Amino acid sequence: MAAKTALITGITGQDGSYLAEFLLDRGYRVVGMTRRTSTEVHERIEHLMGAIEIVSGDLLDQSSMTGLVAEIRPDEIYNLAAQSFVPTSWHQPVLTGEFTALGVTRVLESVRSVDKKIRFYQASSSEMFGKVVETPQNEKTPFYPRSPYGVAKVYGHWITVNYRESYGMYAASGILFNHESSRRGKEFVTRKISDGVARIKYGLLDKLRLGNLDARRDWGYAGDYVRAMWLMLQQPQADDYVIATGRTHSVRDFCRLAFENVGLDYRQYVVEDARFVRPAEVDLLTGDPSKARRILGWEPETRFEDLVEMMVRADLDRLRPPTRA
Ligand code: NAP
Ligand code: G4F
Repeated sequence: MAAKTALITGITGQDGSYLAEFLLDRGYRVVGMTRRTSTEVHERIEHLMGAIEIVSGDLLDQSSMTGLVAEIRPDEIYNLAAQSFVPTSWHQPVLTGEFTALGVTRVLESVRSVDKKIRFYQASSSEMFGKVVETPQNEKTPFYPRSPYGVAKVYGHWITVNYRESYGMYAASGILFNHESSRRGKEFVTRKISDGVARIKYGLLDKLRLGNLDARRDWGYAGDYVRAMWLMLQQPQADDYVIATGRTHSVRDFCRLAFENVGLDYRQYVVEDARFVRPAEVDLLTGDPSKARRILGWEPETRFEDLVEMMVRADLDRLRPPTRA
Protein backbone atom coordinates (compact mmCIF):
# COMPACT_ATOMS: atom_id res chain seq x y z
CA MET A 1 0.00 0.00 0.00
CA ALA A 2 1.29 3.50 -0.85
CA ALA A 3 2.47 5.61 2.06
CA LYS A 4 -0.11 8.02 3.41
CA THR A 5 0.47 11.75 3.15
CA ALA A 6 -0.18 14.08 6.08
CA LEU A 7 -0.30 17.87 5.88
CA ILE A 8 0.45 19.58 9.21
CA THR A 9 -0.32 23.26 9.78
CA GLY A 10 1.68 24.60 12.73
CA ILE A 11 4.57 22.19 12.13
CA THR A 12 7.06 24.65 13.66
CA GLY A 13 5.20 24.58 16.99
CA GLN A 14 5.61 22.19 19.92
CA ASP A 15 2.94 19.71 18.81
CA GLY A 16 3.80 19.96 15.11
CA SER A 17 7.34 18.79 15.77
CA TYR A 18 6.27 15.77 17.86
CA LEU A 19 3.50 14.85 15.43
CA ALA A 20 5.90 15.00 12.48
CA GLU A 21 8.28 12.61 14.26
CA PHE A 22 5.40 10.28 15.13
CA LEU A 23 4.06 10.15 11.56
CA LEU A 24 7.52 9.70 10.01
CA ASP A 25 8.00 6.67 12.28
CA ARG A 26 4.81 5.23 10.81
CA GLY A 27 6.05 5.67 7.25
CA TYR A 28 4.02 8.74 6.34
CA ARG A 29 5.04 11.34 3.82
CA VAL A 30 4.93 14.44 6.05
CA VAL A 31 4.33 17.89 4.58
CA GLY A 32 4.50 20.87 6.93
CA MET A 33 3.03 24.27 6.22
CA THR A 34 4.96 27.31 7.42
CA ARG A 35 4.15 30.98 7.04
CA ARG A 36 6.58 33.36 5.41
CA THR A 37 9.10 35.01 7.78
CA SER A 38 12.20 37.07 6.99
CA THR A 39 14.42 34.69 8.97
CA GLU A 40 13.94 30.96 8.58
CA VAL A 41 14.59 29.70 12.09
CA HIS A 42 12.57 26.58 12.79
CA GLU A 43 14.47 25.20 15.77
CA ARG A 44 11.90 22.54 16.77
CA ILE A 45 12.04 20.82 13.36
CA GLU A 46 15.69 21.44 12.43
CA HIS A 47 16.49 17.75 13.03
CA LEU A 48 13.67 16.70 10.65
CA MET A 49 14.69 18.79 7.64
CA GLY A 50 15.32 16.39 4.80
CA ALA A 51 12.78 13.91 6.16
CA ILE A 52 9.82 16.27 5.86
CA GLU A 53 8.69 18.62 3.09
CA ILE A 54 8.06 22.27 3.88
CA VAL A 55 5.51 24.31 1.94
CA SER A 56 4.48 27.93 2.33
CA GLY A 57 0.97 28.97 3.34
CA ASP A 58 -0.95 31.02 5.87
CA LEU A 59 -4.18 30.44 7.78
CA LEU A 60 -5.14 34.02 6.91
CA ASP A 61 -5.03 33.33 3.19
CA GLN A 62 -7.73 31.13 1.66
CA SER A 63 -6.11 30.75 -1.76
CA SER A 64 -2.80 29.57 -0.28
CA MET A 65 -4.63 26.95 1.78
CA THR A 66 -6.76 25.66 -1.10
CA GLY A 67 -3.78 25.68 -3.48
CA LEU A 68 -1.73 23.59 -1.04
CA VAL A 69 -4.45 21.04 -0.43
CA ALA A 70 -5.05 20.67 -4.18
CA GLU A 71 -1.34 20.28 -4.89
CA ILE A 72 -0.44 17.92 -2.02
CA ARG A 73 -3.66 15.88 -1.97
CA PRO A 74 -3.07 14.71 1.63
CA ASP A 75 -4.91 11.77 3.15
CA GLU A 76 -4.95 13.55 6.51
CA ILE A 77 -4.73 17.19 7.60
CA TYR A 78 -3.77 18.12 11.15
CA ASN A 79 -4.73 21.74 11.81
CA LEU A 80 -2.42 22.69 14.67
CA ALA A 81 -1.66 26.28 13.63
CA ALA A 82 -3.13 28.98 15.85
CA GLN A 83 -2.33 32.03 17.95
CA SER A 84 -2.02 29.78 20.99
CA PHE A 85 -0.89 32.04 23.87
CA VAL A 86 -3.86 33.04 26.03
CA PRO A 87 -2.54 36.44 27.32
CA THR A 88 -1.79 37.60 23.75
CA SER A 89 -5.42 36.98 22.88
CA TRP A 90 -6.46 39.97 25.06
CA HIS A 91 -3.90 42.20 23.30
CA GLN A 92 -4.68 40.91 19.80
CA PRO A 93 -8.28 39.69 19.98
CA VAL A 94 -9.12 40.29 16.32
CA LEU A 95 -5.98 38.61 15.02
CA THR A 96 -6.58 35.70 17.41
CA GLY A 97 -10.07 35.33 15.94
CA GLU A 98 -8.67 35.42 12.40
CA PHE A 99 -6.04 32.72 13.07
CA THR A 100 -7.61 30.55 15.70
CA ALA A 101 -11.28 30.74 14.69
CA LEU A 102 -11.70 31.68 11.01
CA GLY A 103 -8.45 29.91 10.10
CA VAL A 104 -10.23 26.63 10.84
CA THR A 105 -13.00 27.45 8.38
CA ARG A 106 -10.43 28.28 5.72
CA VAL A 107 -8.79 24.87 6.08
CA LEU A 108 -12.18 23.11 6.12
CA GLU A 109 -13.26 25.04 3.01
CA SER A 110 -10.08 23.89 1.25
CA VAL A 111 -10.94 20.29 2.08
CA ARG A 112 -14.55 20.73 1.00
CA SER A 113 -13.61 22.23 -2.34
CA VAL A 114 -10.71 19.85 -3.16
CA ASP A 115 -11.72 16.43 -1.78
CA LYS A 116 -14.24 15.78 0.98
CA LYS A 117 -12.64 12.41 1.72
CA ILE A 118 -9.53 14.02 3.25
CA ARG A 119 -9.53 13.37 7.00
CA PHE A 120 -9.31 16.54 9.11
CA TYR A 121 -8.11 16.99 12.72
CA GLN A 122 -8.83 20.21 14.63
CA ALA A 123 -6.70 21.17 17.64
CA SER A 124 -9.41 22.14 20.10
CA SER A 125 -8.63 23.05 23.68
CA SER A 126 -9.66 22.60 27.31
CA GLU A 127 -9.64 26.43 27.44
CA MET A 128 -13.13 26.09 25.92
CA PHE A 129 -14.36 24.83 29.33
CA GLY A 130 -12.99 27.98 30.99
CA LYS A 131 -15.09 28.71 34.07
CA VAL A 132 -15.99 25.07 34.37
CA VAL A 133 -19.60 24.07 34.97
CA GLU A 134 -18.69 20.53 36.10
CA THR A 135 -15.61 18.54 37.13
CA PRO A 136 -14.12 16.54 35.54
CA GLN A 137 -14.82 17.89 32.05
CA ASN A 138 -15.86 15.47 29.29
CA GLU A 139 -17.05 15.75 25.66
CA LYS A 140 -20.55 16.76 26.79
CA THR A 141 -19.55 19.42 29.32
CA PRO A 142 -20.88 22.84 28.21
CA PHE A 143 -18.28 25.44 27.24
CA TYR A 144 -17.71 28.71 29.16
CA PRO A 145 -14.56 30.28 27.63
CA ARG A 146 -12.75 32.98 29.61
CA SER A 147 -10.47 34.59 27.01
CA PRO A 148 -10.64 35.68 23.37
CA TYR A 149 -8.48 32.61 22.69
CA GLY A 150 -11.02 30.32 24.38
CA VAL A 151 -13.87 31.95 22.47
CA ALA A 152 -11.99 31.48 19.18
CA LYS A 153 -11.38 27.80 19.97
CA VAL A 154 -15.10 27.29 20.66
CA TYR A 155 -15.79 28.62 17.16
CA GLY A 156 -13.11 26.29 15.71
CA HIS A 157 -14.63 23.32 17.51
CA TRP A 158 -18.19 23.96 16.39
CA ILE A 159 -17.31 24.75 12.78
CA THR A 160 -15.51 21.38 12.69
CA VAL A 161 -18.60 19.62 14.04
CA ASN A 162 -20.75 21.61 11.62
CA TYR A 163 -18.74 20.63 8.50
CA ARG A 164 -18.93 17.01 9.62
CA GLU A 165 -22.71 17.23 9.98
CA SER A 166 -23.38 19.50 6.98
CA TYR A 167 -21.15 17.88 4.38
CA GLY A 168 -20.48 14.39 5.76
CA MET A 169 -16.79 15.24 6.02
CA TYR A 170 -14.41 13.26 8.24
CA ALA A 171 -13.67 16.09 10.69
CA ALA A 172 -12.55 15.26 14.24
CA SER A 173 -11.97 17.64 17.13
CA GLY A 174 -9.43 16.77 19.82
CA ILE A 175 -10.19 18.62 23.05
CA LEU A 176 -6.69 18.51 24.47
CA PHE A 177 -5.82 19.58 27.99
CA ASN A 178 -2.48 21.30 28.64
CA HIS A 179 0.46 19.30 27.36
CA GLU A 180 4.05 20.28 27.82
CA SER A 181 7.62 19.31 26.97
CA SER A 182 11.12 20.71 26.69
CA ARG A 183 9.94 22.15 23.33
CA ARG A 184 7.18 24.21 24.96
CA GLY A 185 7.38 27.96 24.25
CA LYS A 186 9.13 29.80 27.10
CA GLU A 187 6.16 32.10 27.72
CA PHE A 188 3.94 29.22 28.93
CA VAL A 189 4.08 28.71 32.68
CA THR A 190 5.65 25.21 32.84
CA ARG A 191 8.54 26.09 30.56
CA LYS A 192 8.92 29.52 32.19
CA ILE A 193 9.39 27.65 35.48
CA SER A 194 11.80 24.96 34.17
CA ASP A 195 13.86 27.61 32.37
CA GLY A 196 13.79 29.83 35.49
CA VAL A 197 14.88 26.96 37.76
CA ALA A 198 17.89 26.24 35.54
CA ARG A 199 18.85 29.92 35.37
CA ILE A 200 18.58 30.30 39.16
CA LYS A 201 20.61 27.13 39.69
CA TYR A 202 23.41 28.51 37.49
CA GLY A 203 23.28 31.98 39.06
CA LEU A 204 21.89 33.61 35.90
CA LEU A 205 18.66 34.79 37.57
CA ASP A 206 17.72 35.87 41.12
CA LYS A 207 13.93 35.63 41.18
CA LEU A 208 11.21 34.02 39.07
CA ARG A 209 8.22 36.34 38.60
CA LEU A 210 4.90 34.55 38.08
CA GLY A 211 1.18 35.32 38.16
CA ASN A 212 -1.54 33.22 39.79
CA LEU A 213 0.13 30.30 41.63
CA ASP A 214 -3.21 28.75 42.62
CA ALA A 215 -4.46 28.05 39.07
CA ARG A 216 -4.80 24.30 38.50
CA ARG A 217 -4.23 22.44 35.26
CA ASP A 218 -4.37 18.86 34.00
CA TRP A 219 -0.83 18.67 32.61
CA GLY A 220 0.36 15.86 30.31
CA TYR A 221 3.30 15.21 28.01
CA ALA A 222 3.05 16.44 24.39
CA GLY A 223 4.67 13.25 23.03
CA ASP A 224 1.77 11.20 24.43
CA TYR A 225 -0.87 13.60 23.11
CA VAL A 226 0.14 13.58 19.42
CA ARG A 227 -0.47 9.82 19.42
CA ALA A 228 -4.08 10.56 20.36
CA MET A 229 -4.42 12.99 17.42
CA TRP A 230 -3.37 10.26 15.01
CA LEU A 231 -5.62 7.64 16.62
CA MET A 232 -8.61 9.97 16.16
CA LEU A 233 -8.09 9.95 12.39
CA GLN A 234 -7.81 6.13 12.20
CA GLN A 235 -11.36 5.43 13.45
CA PRO A 236 -14.24 4.33 11.16
CA GLN A 237 -16.12 7.53 12.05
CA ALA A 238 -14.97 11.01 12.98
CA ASP A 239 -15.81 12.13 16.51
CA ASP A 240 -14.65 14.44 19.31
CA TYR A 241 -12.44 13.32 22.20
CA VAL A 242 -11.14 14.76 25.47
CA ILE A 243 -7.43 14.01 25.88
CA ALA A 244 -6.16 14.49 29.44
CA THR A 245 -4.54 12.68 32.34
CA GLY A 246 -7.45 13.07 34.78
CA ARG A 247 -5.10 14.54 37.41
CA THR A 248 -4.82 18.19 38.34
CA HIS A 249 -2.01 20.21 39.95
CA SER A 250 -1.51 23.86 40.80
CA VAL A 251 1.16 26.14 39.37
CA ARG A 252 2.51 26.16 42.94
CA ASP A 253 2.83 22.32 42.84
CA PHE A 254 4.76 22.60 39.57
CA CYS A 255 7.09 25.18 41.15
CA ARG A 256 7.67 23.14 44.29
CA LEU A 257 8.59 20.01 42.34
CA ALA A 258 10.70 21.81 39.75
CA PHE A 259 12.79 23.60 42.41
CA GLU A 260 13.08 20.38 44.46
CA ASN A 261 14.66 18.76 41.39
CA VAL A 262 17.69 21.01 41.90
CA GLY A 263 17.60 20.93 45.71
CA LEU A 264 16.03 24.40 46.15
CA ASP A 265 12.93 25.70 47.94
CA TYR A 266 10.66 27.60 45.50
CA ARG A 267 9.45 29.93 48.30
CA GLN A 268 12.83 31.64 48.32
CA TYR A 269 12.77 32.43 44.60
CA VAL A 270 9.23 32.74 43.28
CA VAL A 271 7.67 36.21 43.41
CA GLU A 272 4.00 36.84 42.62
CA ASP A 273 3.76 39.65 40.11
CA ALA A 274 0.44 41.26 39.16
CA ARG A 275 1.67 41.82 35.58
CA PHE A 276 1.18 38.11 34.91
CA VAL A 277 -2.32 37.88 36.37
CA ARG A 278 -5.04 37.59 33.69
CA PRO A 279 -8.18 39.74 33.29
CA ALA A 280 -10.26 36.56 33.62
CA GLU A 281 -8.73 33.32 34.90
CA VAL A 282 -9.43 29.65 34.28
CA ASP A 283 -9.04 28.42 37.86
CA LEU A 284 -9.32 24.67 37.51
CA LEU A 285 -9.17 22.14 34.67
CA THR A 286 -9.44 18.35 35.05
CA GLY A 287 -10.23 16.20 32.06
CA ASP A 288 -12.10 12.92 31.87
CA PRO A 289 -10.33 10.90 29.14
CA SER A 290 -12.50 7.77 29.52
CA LYS A 291 -14.00 8.02 26.01
CA ALA A 292 -10.50 8.16 24.48
CA ARG A 293 -9.45 5.20 26.62
CA ARG A 294 -12.52 3.18 25.61
CA ILE A 295 -12.64 3.92 21.88
CA LEU A 296 -9.09 4.89 20.92
CA GLY A 297 -7.30 2.67 23.44
CA TRP A 298 -5.33 5.79 24.40
CA GLU A 299 -3.61 6.23 27.78
CA PRO A 300 -1.13 8.89 28.88
CA GLU A 301 2.23 7.25 29.55
CA THR A 302 4.11 10.05 31.32
CA ARG A 303 3.48 10.92 34.96
CA PHE A 304 3.34 14.55 36.10
CA GLU A 305 6.43 14.10 38.31
CA ASP A 306 8.41 12.66 35.36
CA LEU A 307 7.28 15.49 33.08
CA VAL A 308 8.54 18.12 35.54
CA GLU A 309 11.86 16.33 35.93
CA MET A 310 12.25 15.91 32.15
CA MET A 311 11.65 19.62 31.54
CA VAL A 312 13.99 20.80 34.30
CA ARG A 313 16.73 18.42 33.17
CA ALA A 314 16.45 19.60 29.55
CA ASP A 315 16.82 23.25 30.57
CA LEU A 316 19.74 22.43 32.88
CA ASP A 317 21.46 20.69 29.95
CA ARG A 318 20.69 23.54 27.55
CA LEU A 319 21.94 26.30 29.85
CA ARG A 320 24.86 24.48 31.51
CA PRO A 321 27.88 26.82 31.50
CA PRO A 322 30.88 25.51 29.54
CA THR A 323 33.50 23.89 31.82
CA ARG A 324 37.04 25.33 31.70
CA ALA A 325 39.66 22.98 30.24
P1 NAP B 1 2.57 26.55 19.35
O1 NAP B 1 3.83 25.93 19.81
O2 NAP B 1 2.26 27.96 19.77
O3 NAP B 1 2.54 26.47 17.74
C1 NAP B 1 1.61 27.20 16.98
C2 NAP B 1 1.91 27.01 15.51
O4 NAP B 1 0.98 27.75 14.72
C3 NAP B 1 3.31 27.49 15.08
O5 NAP B 1 3.84 26.57 14.17
C4 NAP B 1 2.99 28.81 14.37
O6 NAP B 1 3.93 29.17 13.40
C5 NAP B 1 1.68 28.44 13.69
N1 NAP B 1 0.90 29.59 13.22
C6 NAP B 1 0.41 30.61 13.97
N2 NAP B 1 -0.27 31.45 13.19
C7 NAP B 1 -0.24 30.97 11.91
C8 NAP B 1 -0.76 31.39 10.66
N3 NAP B 1 -1.47 32.53 10.53
N4 NAP B 1 -0.53 30.64 9.56
C9 NAP B 1 0.20 29.51 9.67
N5 NAP B 1 0.74 29.06 10.81
C10 NAP B 1 0.53 29.78 11.93
O7 NAP B 1 1.31 25.65 19.79
P2 NAP B 1 1.26 24.13 20.30
O8 NAP B 1 1.44 24.10 21.77
O9 NAP B 1 2.11 23.30 19.41
O10 NAP B 1 -0.28 23.80 20.04
C11 NAP B 1 -0.74 23.29 18.78
C12 NAP B 1 -2.22 23.57 18.65
O11 NAP B 1 -2.91 22.92 19.71
C13 NAP B 1 -2.63 25.04 18.73
O12 NAP B 1 -3.74 25.21 17.88
C14 NAP B 1 -3.04 25.22 20.18
O13 NAP B 1 -3.95 26.30 20.29
C15 NAP B 1 -3.70 23.88 20.44
N6 NAP B 1 -3.67 23.40 21.82
C16 NAP B 1 -2.50 23.34 22.50
C17 NAP B 1 -2.48 22.83 23.79
C18 NAP B 1 -1.20 22.73 24.58
O14 NAP B 1 -1.29 22.54 25.81
N7 NAP B 1 -0.04 22.80 23.94
C19 NAP B 1 -3.68 22.38 24.37
C20 NAP B 1 -4.85 22.43 23.62
C21 NAP B 1 -4.84 22.93 22.34
P3 NAP B 1 5.20 30.15 13.73
O15 NAP B 1 6.31 29.22 14.17
O16 NAP B 1 5.44 30.81 12.44
O17 NAP B 1 4.77 31.09 14.83
O1 G4F C 1 0.93 27.88 30.68
P1 G4F C 1 -0.22 28.78 30.44
O2 G4F C 1 0.08 30.08 29.78
O3 G4F C 1 -1.30 27.92 29.67
P2 G4F C 1 -2.89 28.09 29.46
O4 G4F C 1 -3.34 29.50 29.62
O5 G4F C 1 -3.55 27.07 30.32
O6 G4F C 1 -3.04 27.72 27.93
C1 G4F C 1 -2.35 26.61 27.36
O7 G4F C 1 -3.14 25.46 27.48
C2 G4F C 1 -4.37 25.50 26.77
C3 G4F C 1 -5.12 24.19 27.05
O8 G4F C 1 -5.92 24.36 28.19
C4 G4F C 1 -4.08 25.68 25.29
F1 G4F C 1 -5.24 25.65 24.58
C5 G4F C 1 -3.34 26.98 25.08
O9 G4F C 1 -3.01 27.11 23.70
C6 G4F C 1 -2.05 26.93 25.90
O10 G4F C 1 -1.22 25.93 25.35
O11 G4F C 1 -0.93 29.13 31.86
C7 G4F C 1 -1.35 28.11 32.74
C8 G4F C 1 -1.77 28.74 34.06
C9 G4F C 1 -2.76 29.91 33.92
O12 G4F C 1 -3.78 29.76 34.86
C10 G4F C 1 -1.95 31.14 34.27
O13 G4F C 1 -2.69 32.21 34.87
O14 G4F C 1 -0.62 29.30 34.70
C11 G4F C 1 -0.95 30.55 35.25
N1 G4F C 1 0.27 31.35 35.38
C12 G4F C 1 0.76 31.80 36.57
N2 G4F C 1 1.86 32.54 36.33
C13 G4F C 1 1.05 31.79 34.39
C14 G4F C 1 2.06 32.54 35.00
N3 G4F C 1 1.00 31.59 33.06
C15 G4F C 1 1.98 32.16 32.30
N4 G4F C 1 1.97 31.94 30.95
N5 G4F C 1 2.98 32.92 32.85
C16 G4F C 1 3.07 33.15 34.19
O15 G4F C 1 3.96 33.85 34.68
